[in-house]
Amino acid sequence: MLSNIFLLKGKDLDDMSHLDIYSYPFDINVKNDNDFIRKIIQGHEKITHESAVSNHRNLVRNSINYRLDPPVSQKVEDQNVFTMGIDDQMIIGLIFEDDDNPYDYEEIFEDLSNEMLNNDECCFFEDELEIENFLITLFIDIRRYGDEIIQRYHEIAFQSSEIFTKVFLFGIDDVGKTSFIRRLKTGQFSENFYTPTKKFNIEYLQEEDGQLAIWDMPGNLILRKNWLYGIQESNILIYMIDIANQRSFKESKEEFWNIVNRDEVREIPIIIIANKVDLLNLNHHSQEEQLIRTKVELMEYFEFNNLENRPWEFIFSSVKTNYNLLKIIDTIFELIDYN
Ligand SMILES: Nc1nc2c(ncn2[C@@H]2O[C@H](COP(=O)(O)OP(=O)(O)OP(=O)(O)O)[C@@H](O)[C@H]2O)c(=O)[nH]1
Ligand SMILES: [Mg+2]
Repeated sequence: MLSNIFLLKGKDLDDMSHLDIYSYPFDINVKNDNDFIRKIIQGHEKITHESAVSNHRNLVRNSINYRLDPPVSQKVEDQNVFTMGIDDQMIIGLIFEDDDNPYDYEEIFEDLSNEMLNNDECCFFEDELEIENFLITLFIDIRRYGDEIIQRYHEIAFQSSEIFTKVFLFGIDDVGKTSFIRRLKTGQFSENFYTPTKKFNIEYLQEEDGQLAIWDMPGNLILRKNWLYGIQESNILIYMIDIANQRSFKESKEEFWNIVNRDEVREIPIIIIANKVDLLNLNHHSQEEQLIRTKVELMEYFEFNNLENRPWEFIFSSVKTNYNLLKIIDTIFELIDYN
């Protein structure tokens, strides 16, 4: 599995004092002694030189923005690194887990980089945000390829299971998305669990009706733009709201409609989960009626009835008390079948 991506940039890559270093999701420069990075550059240059990779250099320069060398594989301080030179002034690197074969990823690494770098809109690499976005996008796409294609090859050989369903789980921060996945996966729940999702998690769940790949997205305001990177080809969307936090409803409603109205996800089924029902302090005797009333209020406020051309469901849940969690799983399979 791809664990990290980085970009090294400098007029002279050997001049460490003028090197810009970007990485995602982990900082590869943590040791601050630059040793690891120096070894990557030296290893890269040595292998590139030995294998005379530069036969790609006869590409006509004017027709493209960036010239990419074929990636080379190296072990640096026990790390499984795959690096590709760009224009002699940059190196993009992938770090894989030990037992991955980087050459499984060669084609996708080259193709995606080429696609992203050599189009009219790309890229000057002057602006930090632009570079970070580039790395995040490339990371997500390659990781996804690894998760969905390469790993699946091995699994499918043994399981002959059907293709899994991609579930895109989103919603603003703190509504309980990661807690939900954690509960399904491990059975655990902790009220003190407060680890806002920074990047995104993909968890696989084997259910009776099939396998789910659940993409748990970060709700943090700044990271919400990443939703668009992960949403393609989802089979179903799950939007989670925190019903105990009414102050967030306005924001939550806006974010919901921003995504749901997009072309990429037109007609894709949706489940709306109104989570944290345990915090409503429902009166024991009239629970049902109170929930019905709350549902009507939420439907009106969020205007869910305006959803068109797609199957959708609204479900109350409590990750804390396990309320309706299995119903959510069943509904996923019902809605995709219906589609
Ligand atoms: N009372 C109650 N608390 C819940 C429930 N589900 C989640 N929580 C709590 O809500 C908080 C946020 O949960 P997370 O799962 O991290 O929320 P998230 O949506 O993944 O947040 P981001 O990753 O920032 O988008 C945690 O303290 C959870 O314990 C629930 O059903 N009831
Ligand atoms: Mg989370």
